[in-house]
Amino acid sequence: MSSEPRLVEVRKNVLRQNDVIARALRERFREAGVLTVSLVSSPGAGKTAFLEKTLTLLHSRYRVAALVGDLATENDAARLARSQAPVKQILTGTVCHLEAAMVQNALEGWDLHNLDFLFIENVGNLVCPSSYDNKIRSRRRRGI
Ligand SMILES: Nc1nc2c(ncn2[C@@H]2O[C@H](COP(=O)(O)OP(=O)(O)OP(=O)(O)O)[C@@H](O)[C@H]2O)c(=O)[nH]1
Ligand SMILES: [Mg+2]
Repeated sequence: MSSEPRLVEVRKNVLRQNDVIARALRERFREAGVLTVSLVSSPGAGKTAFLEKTLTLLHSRYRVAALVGDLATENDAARLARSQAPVKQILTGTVCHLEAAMVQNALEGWDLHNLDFLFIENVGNLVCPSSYDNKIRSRRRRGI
């Protein structure tokens, strides 16, 4: 047996399951023809304010919906719901970013074929979300 130290890449393995779910999500979005937009920024940058306005403007012409992540409160969902668009809050508990499985669970009961646009507001944080692939089509292709 070799006495050489072995490097175990833990982070890669942990994220692999996230990537599998994220890929499946992306395929669902593509198949349903729903354009999905992910909002990532520092806390308090104005994601919810921007999204409330956007949903309100789009709601009369397009089928729009939103998921919004927060550690503990449903305040953002309540603000976004004023637009009359369907909105679900994702409570992440101690996790400071959205993971693909959270998005997948939140979409249960929603028929994506009934949507034109799905907006996903990530937890206010510029560090963690960049490591987690939610496989949002528009973010990569359109540089949002
Ligand atoms: N002056 C000004 N204030 C803004 C603007 N956008 C947001 N705000 C204010 O900034 C504060 C934070 O805005 P939010 O929309 O809650 O920011 P957020 O990025 O969703 O915050 P988190 O979800 O906590 O990360 C609120 O008091 C908003 O009213 C803007 O364009 N101009
Ligand atoms: Mg917000």
